[in-house]
Amino acid sequence: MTTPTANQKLLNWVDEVARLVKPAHVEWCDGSAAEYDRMVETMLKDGLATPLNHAKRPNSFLFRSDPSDVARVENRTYIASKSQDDAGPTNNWMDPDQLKLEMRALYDGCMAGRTLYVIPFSMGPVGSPIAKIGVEISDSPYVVANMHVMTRVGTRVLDVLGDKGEFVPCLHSVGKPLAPGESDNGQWPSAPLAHKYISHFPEERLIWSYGSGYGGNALLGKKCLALRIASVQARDEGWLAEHMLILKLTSPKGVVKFVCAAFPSACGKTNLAMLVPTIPGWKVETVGDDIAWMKFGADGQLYAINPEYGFFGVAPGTSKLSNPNAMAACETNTLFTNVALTSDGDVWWEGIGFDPPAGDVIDWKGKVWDKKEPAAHPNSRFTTPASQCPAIADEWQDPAGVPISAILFGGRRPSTIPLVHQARSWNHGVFLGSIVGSEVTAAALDLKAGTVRRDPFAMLPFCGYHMGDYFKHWIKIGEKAGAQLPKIFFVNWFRKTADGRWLWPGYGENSRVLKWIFEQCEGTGKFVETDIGIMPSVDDFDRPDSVSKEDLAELLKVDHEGWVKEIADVRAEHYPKFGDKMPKELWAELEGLEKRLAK
Ligand code: GTP
Ligand code: SPV
Ligand code: MN
Repeated sequence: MTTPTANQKLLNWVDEVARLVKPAHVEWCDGSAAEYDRMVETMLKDGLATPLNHAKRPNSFLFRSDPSDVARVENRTYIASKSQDDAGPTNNWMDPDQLKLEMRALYDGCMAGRTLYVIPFSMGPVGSPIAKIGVEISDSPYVVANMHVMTRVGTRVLDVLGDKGEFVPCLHSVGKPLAPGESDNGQWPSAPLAHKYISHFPEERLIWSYGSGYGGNALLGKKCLALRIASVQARDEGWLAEHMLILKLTSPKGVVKFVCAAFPSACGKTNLAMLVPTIPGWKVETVGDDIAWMKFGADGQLYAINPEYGFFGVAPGTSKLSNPNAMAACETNTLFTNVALTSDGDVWWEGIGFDPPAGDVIDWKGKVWDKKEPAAHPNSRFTTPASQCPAIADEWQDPAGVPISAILFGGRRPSTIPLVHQARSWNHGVFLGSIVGSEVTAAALDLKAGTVRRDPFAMLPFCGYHMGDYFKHWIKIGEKAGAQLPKIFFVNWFRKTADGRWLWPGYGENSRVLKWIFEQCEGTGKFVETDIGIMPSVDDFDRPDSVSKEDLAELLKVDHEGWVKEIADVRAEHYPKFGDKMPKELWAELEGLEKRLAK
C-alpha cells in the first residue's frame, strides 16, 4: 500500500499498532469532503446514523450512542506519569508499564473486522508556529467524521509534518472487534465500563483510549491532547493550556477587548462565547468556545488562540432565544448525538424553545418518547464547524492569537458567590481560580449531578499533572518580567433563591457584567472595594428590567456567613489535598481573606 508520508516515526507507529490491533483494512485520511461523506455512508449502512430531513437540516445526521457511553468517564481517565506524585491527588494514576500491559491485552485484535483509520490533525491553523500536530488512529468512522469538524484533518497536515516532524500519537479503539460477517447493525460499538480507559502518558506525550466512542473520550485532539498533554507542555515551556472560551467584546465606541473564561463542563462557555448582548451598541464575537492556549507576546501581553476548528456543544437549553448563534451554526452540516428525532425528521431537545410537531418523538434511546424522562440526553451535543457561527470573529484563526484583557472564572453556585467580583491582584485571581466550585453536570458519566465539587480553574478533569504544581505555574506566569497581565474576575450566573428561582436571567443579560468588566479594564468603571474583592455597586450597575433592585442587591452582596463557610471548606477539605505542593502564596491569600472577613 502507498502511504502519504515518509515520516518514519509515523510509519513505524502505524505499523506497530496495526500488528497489535489486527484490522481488516488500514486507511489514511486525506481530510476531503468525499471522505467525510464516505464515513457517513458507512454509518448509514451500519444503522448507526439517521439522516435528518434534508429540507430542514441539510447534510446533517443523528447518532444514538449506547446508553452506557454518553459522556466523559472521569473514573476511567488516567494520568500515567512515571511518578504518582506528578499526577497528584486529583488524577487517577497507574504505573505506565502496568497500564500499557493491561491495555495491550485489550488492544490485541480489537480492530478485527474493522478499518483502522489514520487521522493526521492539527490543533491550531495548519502550519502555524503555535499549532500542534497529532495523529489519531481510530476504528470509528464517527470519530473520523467528528474530527473533520473539530480539528483540521488530512494530507495538508502530513505535508507540514514532513519526514522528521513531531506529532502526538493518539491511539483509539471503540473496543468492539467484529466476528467474520458481523456488522454493528445499529448497535453503537463500545466496551463495558470496566474495560474503558482514557490514558495519558505525559512524559512520552502519548494518548491511549479504549472502549468509548463518545466526545472527549474518543475525539483525542480535544481534552486529551489540547488540555491534558498540552497542560504539561505548557508547564514545561512557560505558557497556559486552559479550559476557556475566548470572546471578542466591542464597545459602542468601537473599542475591542478580548476576554477568556473558564467555567466547568456544561456551565456556559459556549453560551458566553456567542452571546448576543441585550445592551445597545455592544457586540460579542466568538474566537473559541472551549479551549484556549495562551502565550506571552513580545509586548508582555498574553495572546490566546483557539486550537479547535468546530464546536462540540451541549444541545439541551440551546434555543433561538438563549443562543441564536449556536442555533444558526447547527442549521446545516451538523452531526447531532443523542438528541431526539421528530416526526418530520428534525432534531428536538429540552429547552429548544418550541414544542415538537404532532406525531411520535423518538427519544435518544431510539424509543417512542413516553415523556417520563428527557427526550434528549442531558449531555446530548451538536458537532458543527466554527466557520458556520454567524458571530465568529475575524481573528479566530489568527496564528498570532488575540491579546487577553480579562480572565473570568465561574461555576454553578446557587449561593454565596456574587454575580461578579474582581480580584485585587494576580495572586488573588489565582486564588479565586483555585477555589472554583460548581454543581456537577451531566458532562461526566460517573458523578452525581447537582452536588457542588471543587473544580479549580475548571481544569479538575483536564490537568495532566499535579494540581498543586499547576497552581504554582499560574503564580509563576504572574511573576514573568515585563508581563502585562489580564485582570481576573469571578462570575456566577447561577444564583438561586431558597425556593429554587433563578436570581439572574443569564444568557444575553450577561453582557451587563461584560460591560462592567470592560470598564474595569479601561479604568473607567465605578466600583467598590469589599472584603472579598472589587465589585460594582448596586446603584451604578446597569440593571435589567427583569431583575428587581432587591434581587440585584442579593446578587451583589457580600455574603459574610457564606464566605466564612467557603473559607472553612477550602482550609479543611480543599487545600490540604495538595500537601507540600500547595503554594504558600495561596495560603496567604486565604488567610488575608479570612482576616478581612473577620474584621
Ligand atoms: P462544555 O461544552 O461541556 O464545556 O459546556 P459549556 O461550558 O460550553 O456550557 P454551555 O454554554 O453549553 O451551557 C451548558 C448549559 O448551561 C446549557 O443548557 C445552557 O443553556 C446553560 N446556560 C448557559 N449559560 C447560562 C446562563 O447564563 N444562565 C443559565 N441559567 N443557564 C445557562
Ligand atoms: C466537556 O465535558 O467539558 C466538553 C465535552 O467540552 S467533551 O468533549 O466530551 O469533553
Ligand atoms: Mn468543555
